[in-house]
Amino acid sequence: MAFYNEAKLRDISQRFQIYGQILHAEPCKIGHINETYTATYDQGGVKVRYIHQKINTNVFKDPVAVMSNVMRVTRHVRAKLEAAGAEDITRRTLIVVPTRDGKDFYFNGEGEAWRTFIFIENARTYESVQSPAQAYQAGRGFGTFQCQVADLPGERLHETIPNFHNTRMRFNALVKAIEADHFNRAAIAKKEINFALKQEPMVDTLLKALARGEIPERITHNDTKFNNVMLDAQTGQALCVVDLDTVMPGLALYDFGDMVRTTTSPTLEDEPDLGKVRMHMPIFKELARGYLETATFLTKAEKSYLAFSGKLITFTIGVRFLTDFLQGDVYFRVHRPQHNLDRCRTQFKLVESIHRQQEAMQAFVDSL
Ligand code: GN1
Ligand code: MG
Repeated sequence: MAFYNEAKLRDISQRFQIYGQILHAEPCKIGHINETYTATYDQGGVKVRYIHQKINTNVFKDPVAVMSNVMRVTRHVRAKLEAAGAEDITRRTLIVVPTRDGKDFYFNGEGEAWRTFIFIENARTYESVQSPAQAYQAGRGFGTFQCQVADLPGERLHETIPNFHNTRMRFNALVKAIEADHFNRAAIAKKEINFALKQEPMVDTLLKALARGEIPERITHNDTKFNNVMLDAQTGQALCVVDLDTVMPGLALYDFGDMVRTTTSPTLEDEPDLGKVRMHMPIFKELARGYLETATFLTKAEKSYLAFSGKLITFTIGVRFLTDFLQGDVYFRVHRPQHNLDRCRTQFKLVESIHRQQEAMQAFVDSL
């Protein structure tokens, strides 16, 4: 976590249309990319919370494009909820609080891009799945979101990070990092490197299916980690998905794949005990059920790749962790030495586990 500067946060807090006085703020430890704070304000004697977030502009090079996507998507979802007469709308979609001069985000003098959201109260996220029922809710949460944005009008969304889930490009970047080996780390990661290189035959599968027109491009979330879905603290039901920076054109399968990656092993992403990491079929079944109940637009061809997508995206993220490890940890925030290598190991362990169970997983999907 970057150094938390209270004076700066107070300054940031003055830039948004918040009718209250800031009392205190805490850094929020979730996420490897952006810097996020929960701030409490006094508003007419009531405590109200907001999220202030600094966009990582090394990763999101064009914050204007990011916020343009976020505004279009959140407005669309909100309008849909309103039209449907839904209750609790301010907990069912992120709502951006404009700056004092009516902008979507604030650029401070140091080139930092800050934005503010309404804090969703009485809800929580989890770093690892606690039960199959939670995976069902994750499936429903992201399936509902995909459905809500499926008919977004207007031009194609910006690609906030081009080729984000392009496994071929991620694979090639890894090969380059291995060859360069600037930090002399390839030797420590020999086993993982060998594993990764052996997986090359699968890297083009979805890209080719897309190129053939077999599966369609859609608007997707692209970061469907389990900790990006907020569950109601009382009922445990999915309320809202967060972290919308990578909402852009993609494949529905990328989203489902990342759900498989982050829900079906009830372990942390950086679990040091690899013996604990495996794909649990009862969790997968609930995840798939929740997703297919809500993502009603999926074609037969898309469905036929659901189990495979879990393996592919878990592999792809593992490749990214390994690449970052070899490149000296410049992308993902790390909290200990070899953190990215540990993350890579859990991903690859899960890839093997999914591979062993892939047919049974797909057979279950086909039965739904
Ligand atoms: C990053 O920031 P966070 O934790 O939501 C990353 C995802 C990875 C994920 C792995 C923009 O997400 O792609 O899957 O870490 N986001 C970006 O935990 O690269
Ligand atoms: Mg994210």
